[in-house]
Amino acid sequence: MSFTELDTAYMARAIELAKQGRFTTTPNPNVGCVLVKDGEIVGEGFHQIAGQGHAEVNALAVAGDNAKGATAYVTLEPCSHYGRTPPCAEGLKAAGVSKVIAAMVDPNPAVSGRGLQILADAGISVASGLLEQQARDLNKGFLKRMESGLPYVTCKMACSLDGKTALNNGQSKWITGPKARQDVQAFRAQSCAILTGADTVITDNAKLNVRVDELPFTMPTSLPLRQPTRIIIDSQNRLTPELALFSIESPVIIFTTSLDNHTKWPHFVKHEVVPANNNKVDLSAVLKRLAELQFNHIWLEAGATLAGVFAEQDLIDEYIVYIAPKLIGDMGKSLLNFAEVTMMSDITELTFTDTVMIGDDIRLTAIKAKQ
Ligand code: AOF
Ligand code: ZN
Repeated sequence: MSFTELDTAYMARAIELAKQGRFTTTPNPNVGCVLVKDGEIVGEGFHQIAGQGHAEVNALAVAGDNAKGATAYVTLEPCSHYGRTPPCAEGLKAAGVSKVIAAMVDPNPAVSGRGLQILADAGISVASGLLEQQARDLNKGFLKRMESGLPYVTCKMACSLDGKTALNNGQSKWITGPKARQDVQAFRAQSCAILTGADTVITDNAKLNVRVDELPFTMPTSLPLRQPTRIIIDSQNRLTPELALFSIESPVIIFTTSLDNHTKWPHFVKHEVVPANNNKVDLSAVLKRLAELQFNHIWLEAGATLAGVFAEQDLIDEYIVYIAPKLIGDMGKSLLNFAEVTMMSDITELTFTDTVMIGDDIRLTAIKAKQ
């Protein structure tokens, strides 16, 4: 089916609406919906919080009787199942819409085409694929989890122009500027979890939370900020409850290879035991478990050793690197430690997808090169 310019404009609006849920919907996807009748928007809405109304339900509530005969623009195929809420395909049918245009089919196995089928069977005209790439970009984490059973991993790093993260003596505060650090807060706020190693937590006495006053913008909705879960890889059970990380009452999951039953942990701290790989927590098992726990998008903010293992094992989907206009010299510390590669055919190939100035620094984004 071909789409008109107006169709595209309404779907673009639905995508803008969907983005407003990016701090709050997890584990659900970000979804927006616009209802149009006789060339006018009669209702619009977006999904805010799992367990509450889906985008379609919120838009239908605004439109009321005006939904009859309207076209619905939805950034994700309407759902067909009873989850935390009833099926939206049935809701749209009951409201009497005459046409539904979805940006993409929902890869959730509980839906996957059935929503559009319910609508088509009811004589409603359906189409899918309008602004699909933009809609996919809204939900990289949700889509990766649904399509592969693993979360989407973004690895954040910061370095000097010559690719160093710290002096040889370990000093590293601050290589990038305040704007870059605010930018990191914005990414943390949108992720489901921040993942790092026990080393970083102990050395930096890091809290790994989102600080609202450091966000580079005001939140788009009045919904409360959701703190991402803090996930720590601690193969040797080195963490102790006195660390600053545990001074903030917000969820922590510690991945280890064997439980230390002697330490008394605060109620918001959980442990997950996963198999060992060379005496270290097996990172593939960690990611699999995180997907089972419904984590969509992981913000990896680790030191060169842990991030290096993630990179070496090909577990990173996206790299976000802040580069400061500074030189440290070849005695400085490198971004990623991993075993020597001796053949050019074995080096990791990436594709740049974005480059932008953030204050005095540059932010580069790269993803795995297409195979
Ligand atoms: C959303 N928001 O606007 C749409 C979704 O447990 P439930 O009932 O909230 O269902 C969640 C699933 O519904 C979700 O995984 C996705 O497949 C589908 N569509 N979800 O959270 C929405 N339209
Ligand atoms: Zn739904």
